This record gives sequence, C-alpha cells and structure tokens, in this order.
Amino acid sequence: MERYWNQEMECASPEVMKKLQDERLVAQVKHVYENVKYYRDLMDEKGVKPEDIKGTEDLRKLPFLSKADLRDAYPFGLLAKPLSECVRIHSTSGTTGRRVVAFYTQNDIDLWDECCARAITAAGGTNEDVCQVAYGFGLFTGGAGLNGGSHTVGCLTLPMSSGNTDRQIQFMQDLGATILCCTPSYAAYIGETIHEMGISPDDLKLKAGIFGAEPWTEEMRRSIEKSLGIKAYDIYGLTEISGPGVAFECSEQNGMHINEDNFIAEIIDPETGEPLPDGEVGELVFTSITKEAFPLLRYRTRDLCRLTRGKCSCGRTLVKMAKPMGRSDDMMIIRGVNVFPSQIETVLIEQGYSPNYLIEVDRVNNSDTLDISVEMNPDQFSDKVKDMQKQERELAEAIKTMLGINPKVHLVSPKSITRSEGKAVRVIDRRKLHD
Ligand code: DLL
Repeated sequence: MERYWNQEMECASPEVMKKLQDERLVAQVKHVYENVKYYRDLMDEKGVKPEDIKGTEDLRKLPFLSKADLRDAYPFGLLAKPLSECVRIHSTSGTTGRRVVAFYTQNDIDLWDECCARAITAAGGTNEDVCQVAYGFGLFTGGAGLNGGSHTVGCLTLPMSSGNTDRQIQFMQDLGATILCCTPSYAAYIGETIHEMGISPDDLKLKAGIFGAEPWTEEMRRSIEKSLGIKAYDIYGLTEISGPGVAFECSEQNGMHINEDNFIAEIIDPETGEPLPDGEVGELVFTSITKEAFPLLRYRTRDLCRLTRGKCSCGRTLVKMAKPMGRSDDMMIIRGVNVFPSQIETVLIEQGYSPNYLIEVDRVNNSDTLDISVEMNPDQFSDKVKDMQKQERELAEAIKTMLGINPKVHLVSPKSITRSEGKAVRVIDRRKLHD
C-alpha cells in the first residue's frame, strides 16, 4: 500500500512555512509586476513597488483584487505567462455578467493535482482505493481537479462526471468504489436513490466521500454519512485560485487545512478591508504564491469564515479554515435580519426533515416575505390536514427561534423538489428580479 504524503510541507514548523512563504511571495510579486500590466497599474496607483514586499507582513501593502477586476480584465488581462506556455483553461459557471477564465501551465496543473492528492490522502485514500469522481468534468474545476489528484495518489480512477445516477450506482457496485467525490447535494441524492433501490450501504465498498463546491452543514454531513455508510470530508476551492484542493479536511473532520505552501490566506473585515486576527470571522482572501499563468494577489473570495492555527491531531500544521457558511453575497437581508440559507438547513435536518428544500424571498406591499418549501419523508406524511398544518407551524416556530423572523413553511410531497447533480440552487430571491 502506498500513501501520497508530503510531510515536509504539510507538517512544516511555523518558522519554516513563514520563510518559504516569504521567499515565494517576494518572487511572485516581482513576476506579477513585470508581467501583468493590470496589476502593475493597481500597484502603481497605490504607490507600492515590488521591493516594498519583503515578506508576508508586507502583504497588507498590496492592493486587493475582486471578481470585478477579473471581469474587467477578461479574457487575457491577468495572464502572467505567454499563451504558448499555457496548457488549459477552466471557467466559472458565471450566471451573471462575464465569465471568469483561469489559465494553467503544466506546472500549475501538477501543483493543483498535488493539492487534490493531499485531500484524498487526508480522507484515507491510497493507491489501493477506487475513486469515483462524480463532480462535473469540463470547464468546471471539480472533475478535473479530483481526477488529477486521484491519479497522483495512484487510485483506480472512475471519471464519471456528474449525473446519470443509475449508472453511478451501477459502477459503484460493480467496480467497488471506495471513495466518492461530488457535491454534498449530489451525495445526498445518490444516498437517497440507493435506499430507494433497496441497496444497503453495507452492500457497497464505499468508505469515504470528498464533498465540496457548495456550503453544507454539519447536520447534512451526518445525514450523508448515515445514508452512504461513510465518513464525509469537506474540500474547498475556487476556480480563480486553481479549483478544489485549496483546502481539505483531515481525520479530525473539524476545519480544512489550507495548502499554505501554495496559497497565503488572510481574513479581512469585508467592510473596511482591514486584516483581522486568527479566530475572527471575516472575508477570506488568497494570494497564490506558486501559480505561474494566473497568479492572483490578495483575491477577495467573498467567502466568510475564520482561521485557526496549531498542530492538528492528524499531524499537519497547515492553518485551518472553518467551514465557510456561505458567501457574503449569499447572505439575505429579510425584514432587516441577516439570514444565511445554512441556518435554515440546520433547523430542517435537526427537526428530522430532508435536506431537500427551496427558499423563496419576495417583497409584497413593501414587506419582505420568506417562504420555505420542505419535502416530507414518506413517514412524515399525514392525510389529515390538521396534522400537516400542525407540523408546518412547529417547523416555522423552530425556524423563527433560529432566525428571529417568521417564515411561511410549506410541507411538500416527497420527490417534488428538483434534485441537484452539481451545485444545488436553494434560494430564489424575487426581490432581485424586480429591481
Ligand atoms: O466550486 C471548486 C470546487 C470543486 C471546490 C469541487 C470543491 C470541490 P467555483 O465553481 O469557482 O469552484 O466556486 C467557488 O464555491 O468561493 C465558495 O463560495 C464555494 N465553495 C467551494 N467549496 C466549498 C465548501 C469550485 N467546501 C465557490 N464549502 C467558493 C462551502 C464552498 N463553499
């Protein structure tokens, strides 16, 4: 049995990691300044020269980049290598405005594969595993990233892509998949389908899942672990910074280790841009210090979370990020109260409902409305209207206790909410559509 393990990087002392980050940052700033006019102009505007950056303590002197900059610079404006040295692009789904396109050299791909390989190892993967990659393949980074990581670990890789759930389950059984990689919402769907087909988790060889690309709660984790009979690990990343594997969970299942030898993480106050100390919740900002083709300095992710440092029980010293419970732009302000979809999900699963729900927000007569449709499990269904109304009232009450505002809850029949094979759409905010 072979285990892919970069102990030197993953378990480096804080001093060794800081020195490495300092060296890589200095070289990266120089590379970007010399090769990316867009960023050079931003630095000149701020009056910062590459010589001013001597180590990570100088990071705060650098200007931020945001999604708006990436759109402005589309498609080639942030490219730092000649196209002849680039071998691949990936792109975000881009529902609004221009897409973001990220470029990779072969070296960028190799480093990205390593990041994903670390995630698979941390979930217990070795060359003896069969890794089923059910993230989408194509422009989305999920499939390509985990596929590359799985090769690096030496797993037998099943490059399934997402969808075609019956075939997923067939291959899972026939080829004895031991690790499943997909979005948590798709994992929940696969779990549900397996039960409907009368297959028990004991009939499968699955032992671990590597789930990410969207926010998911601890309650959702427990529900998936139970339905698939596995341990479920979180994985985080974003196209702009490479893709999955920017951070990954280990056996402790309590926060994700950031691959700090490649990405420097900061937490800032989203309002003021001021860096915040470890432990405080704020916006996550990344500086990629090894990327060649598309190196972003101080990229504002809009994801809200906090960082914690210290040696983990798994032996890794890499800084940990807490589960991001949504992006700053996922937060809804309903009747003046800040609401994250994850808060609603927590209550639903705690109260024994399925993770299949849809949140609809609207504005009627100048007042915000919050409607939550929640699927019942077959055993929760009653043909007595009074019973159903009572259940709806109780659930609405539990949500009100969590949020402080009163929702309208609609219990809907099993299977009536569309299942997701990729990133789930859980919120429709009609107020935005009217604006
Ligand atoms: O979702 C990359 C990825 C693929 C990560 C597969 C993990 C697994 P994008 O499509 O560019 O890239 O979306 C990035 O998704 O800024 C977060 O808001 C969200 N996100 C990603 N992973 C997590 C996670 C991929 N584990 C955006 N928890 C990010 C919560 C996540 N949110």
